[in-house]
Amino acid sequence: MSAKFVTIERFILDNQPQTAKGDLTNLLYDIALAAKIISFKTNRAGLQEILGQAGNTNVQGEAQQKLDVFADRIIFQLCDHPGRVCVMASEEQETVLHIPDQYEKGAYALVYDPLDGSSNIDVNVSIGTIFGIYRYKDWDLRGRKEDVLQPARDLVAAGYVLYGSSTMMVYSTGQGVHGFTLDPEIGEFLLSHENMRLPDPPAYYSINSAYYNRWSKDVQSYVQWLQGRIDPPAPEPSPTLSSRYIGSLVADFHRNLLRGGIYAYPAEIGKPNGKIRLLYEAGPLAYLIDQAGGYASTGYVDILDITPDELHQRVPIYIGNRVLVEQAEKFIQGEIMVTA
Ligand code: AHM
Ligand code: MG
Repeated sequence: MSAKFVTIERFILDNQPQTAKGDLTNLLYDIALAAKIISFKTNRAGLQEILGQAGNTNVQGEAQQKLDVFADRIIFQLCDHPGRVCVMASEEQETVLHIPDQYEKGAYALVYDPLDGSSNIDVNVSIGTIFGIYRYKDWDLRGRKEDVLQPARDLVAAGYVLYGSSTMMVYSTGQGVHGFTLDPEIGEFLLSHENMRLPDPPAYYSINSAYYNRWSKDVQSYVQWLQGRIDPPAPEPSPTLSSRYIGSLVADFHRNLLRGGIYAYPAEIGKPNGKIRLLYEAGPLAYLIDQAGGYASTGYVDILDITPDELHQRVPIYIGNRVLVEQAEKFIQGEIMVTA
């Protein structure tokens, strides 16, 4: 019996609708290529300094770039000219990125966080790329901010790349969530996790509990419930969860997707929208978790339903198994009150 051996290119092609022109398929493949380049660069991160010369130049005399700046540029450069994208927005850039005039525009608007988990970049801990793809809003205009300021429910595709103990690309076009592992020997992403679904019961909660004193009483009570420290009169008993927090959203999200769980970055006193960006982080991951059978909320509303007002808007986030996220909503909306 032969093993199944499916490259990401073949999987994307085989699963595109028969009527499709192939632009979305090709755009996903452009992103996969960017992911490979970023992955190889990331793997050599520590070596650059050893091999390079003083003054931030490497052995070829090229100026060294920070990895996040490099990733940002590579994604733009691979997507600006093939005629599949009308505009882009990156977490690293203040304004939208237009397609240079000499190139044809395409039907899709691409949003991305080139290298998420900034505190982990220089310490050899997993980091990731997150992306979302929308369809243009007005074909007569050449790519505007309005094309990317759309609710995540209107994404046509989203995904992430995890640069971990191996590199994985996980994406959805609205027909399930599929994961591919990069085989470094042949330089191809191979199908390794078809149709990923959140396991139940969940195994983990992921939250930076160092911020406990910055949270409202409701959030504190919810986290105590996650920790099994309180059992309020609620339909859901306290879960039995273990704690894991890497501080790289992609890595925390990926682990929870495979094992079940919740990632949360709540509102804080003086920081009512938390830290996570709607367009580049919360939105695409909300789309993926929905496809995997889970749910993402701010504590008040479904993240898929929020139309962004600005490019770098932040939202509090609770994302993972539905039962855990709905319980967060109940605590935060005052449906469950715990008296000390
Ligand atoms: P970044 O976009 O600057 O990398 O920030 C986002 C990251 C997430 O990956 C991670 O979950 C979170 O910030 C960690 O923040 P904190 O160190 O406050 O817990
Ligand atoms: Mg980020």
